[in-house]
Amino acid sequence: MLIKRPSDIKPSEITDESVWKSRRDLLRGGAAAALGITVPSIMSPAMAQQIKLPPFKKNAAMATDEELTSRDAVTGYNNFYEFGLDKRDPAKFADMLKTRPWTLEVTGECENAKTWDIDELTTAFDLEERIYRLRCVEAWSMVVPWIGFELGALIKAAKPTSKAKYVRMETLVDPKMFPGQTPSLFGSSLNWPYVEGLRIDEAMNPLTIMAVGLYGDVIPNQNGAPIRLVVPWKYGFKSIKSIVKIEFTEDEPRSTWNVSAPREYGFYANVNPEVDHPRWSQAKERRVGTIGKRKTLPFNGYGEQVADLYANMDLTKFY
Ligand SMILES: Nc1nc2c(c(=O)[nH]1)N[C@H]1C(S)=C(S)[C@@H](COP(=O)(O)O)O[C@H]1N2
Ligand SMILES: [Mo]
Repeated sequence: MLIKRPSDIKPSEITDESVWKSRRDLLRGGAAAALGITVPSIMSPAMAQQIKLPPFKKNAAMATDEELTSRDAVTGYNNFYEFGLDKRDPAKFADMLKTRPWTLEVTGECENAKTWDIDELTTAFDLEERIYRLRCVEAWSMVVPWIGFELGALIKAAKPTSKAKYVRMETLVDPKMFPGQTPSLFGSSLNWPYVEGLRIDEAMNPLTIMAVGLYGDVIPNQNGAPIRLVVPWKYGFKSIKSIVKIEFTEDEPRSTWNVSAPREYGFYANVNPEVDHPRWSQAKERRVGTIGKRKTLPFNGYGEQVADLYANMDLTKFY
């Protein structure tokens, strides 16, 4: 069983799993009722957060023979400004985020608007492991084994209307769980909620997934639990974490980084070695955990699957 055990439980509070399970079963079995005791739950809030990942298949076609980035690097070095600006902050403060209960609202220009419970959602669609390259706009990259389902499947279930041209997504706002959302602590970093968006055909592309797992296990909080987007041909900032809302819109949504620095971060954000960031080159990248630099590939190496989406567009203008 996969148990999430946040580090804020004191060792003395951790009861051996078999012991608390049998105690729980005994209580549920009616012993408590017979004694006239009301026992809502003997589990502590932390234990109540135990989360299991439903079964998943490995998708061999959606893999790479490149060496995986270590789990420690994937979970210990990344961007999640809700936890702070340093790349070590997400791992440091991740336990503050509680991922149950959690709902994802699907709304806007669609026939089947619905607020999904996270555990209903992960069992409603086929989960797969896919190994994707991740290219951050800051010119580092990783190779990550995600577990998730195709965003296209969720979109089909929502039945978008003919007006739905884009999907807009939002991260949770809750400064109690996200210390980086408290302006006094970190200065004004970004506008909350973190917002991202895709054109609907990009969202429907089979490469685009909603990830709920990582490295064979439930997705760690610092990587965007309980559910985040992964769009492997775009810079990492498009892959919004800890999503609570998906909205179908007629107009192109303004995304957080685009609002904060429009000249530096466009709506499309396709990985492109030929379009430099105004302050640095995008021609090469540093693969985390390896020495030296490697060439960045157009569309992060996924051109065969996605270049057609941009056939008649000037990608220096639509960066
Ligand atoms: N809500 C939210 N999502 C976010 C970010 C963030 O700060 N907040 N950072 C983005 C950036 S810049 C990157 S590179 C990836 C990094 O996280 P990962 O390694 O878990 O993919 O998350 C993206 N998603
Ligand atoms: Mo990034």
